[in-house]
Amino acid sequence: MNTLTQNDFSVRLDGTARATERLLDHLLSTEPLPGEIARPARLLDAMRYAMLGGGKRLRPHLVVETARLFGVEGDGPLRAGAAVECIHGYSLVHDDMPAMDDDALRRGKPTVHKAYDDATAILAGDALQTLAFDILADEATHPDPTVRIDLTLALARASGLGGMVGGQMLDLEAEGRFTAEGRPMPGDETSTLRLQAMKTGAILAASVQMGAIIGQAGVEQRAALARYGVALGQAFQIADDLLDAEGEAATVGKATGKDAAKGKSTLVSLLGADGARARLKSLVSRAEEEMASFGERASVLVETARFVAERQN
Ligand code: GRG
Repeated sequence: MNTLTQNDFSVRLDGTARATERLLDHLLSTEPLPGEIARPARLLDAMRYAMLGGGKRLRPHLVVETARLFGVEGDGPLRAGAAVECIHGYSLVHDDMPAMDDDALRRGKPTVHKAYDDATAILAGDALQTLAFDILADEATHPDPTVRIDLTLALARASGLGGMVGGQMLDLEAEGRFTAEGRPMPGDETSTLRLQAMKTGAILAASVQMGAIIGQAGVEQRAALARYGVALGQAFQIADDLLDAEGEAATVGKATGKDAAKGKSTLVSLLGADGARARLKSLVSRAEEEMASFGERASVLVETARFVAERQN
């Protein structure tokens, strides 16, 4: 039984969002760290523009709430969550650029390359990526170096060649495949799910995994959380695809209708909107089932799966 109210959930999500904002503000301050020479003002400014004042902070929330499941709270999980958020932020900055998705709007404001310039946006994304691993390597994140290595490996594997960046490559390759009649070339469900698991699912699943690493979860607990993370990632993507197909740019905070225009294969194009909604519902149920063995303690993670499915931006 999930006794958590919507309001309890919002308080938890907002609390982590605020704490993440404060931490990122501190990590992106003008003062160079030991080993750094200087922090160029324009680059720092662009990184702050990309990272502060927006975003649901869903990935830090997943790290924090998963660690909390094992009784671990405080700076460690928050720092690990901020590291994931830096990878997420960098991916959005690069994805919005003309060579990729070519977007002018993100979180309701001009994208980084529009507010600055292309070169600054590339460098801001690069420096956010290295900052993520700087945060994880720092002993303020966890006193045990083995835990820090495990966190680093989890995030590196999820974000690089075989994860998010690899998924972006597959996505670019799949773009613009139309039939002779001008209809989008139908992709198959297996390859679409794999692409999406890499491009967006991997970082969400890694956020859960990182919380489990910090919480020193047992083997079976980790396996259940991994399955929860996969279901959550798929649900997130279907909700995103439905928003792209049916949402208004003003509400979503970015351009919509792009998948259909580019002929992208999504669960919405493959199953239709109603089919995609049915799949979304069953993924939320699966995520809930995976959390059953944790009992009431997992009510925030259960509610998170519902939130992901119902979100409007
Ligand atoms: C360019 C290396 C590189 C990778 C890009 C993740 C990704 C791969 C691109 C992001 C583009 C995009 C809009 C994907 C759809 C899913 C997604 C990540 C949406 C934004 O995530 P939210 O909803 O955003 O968590 P907020 O703004 O709340 O942080």
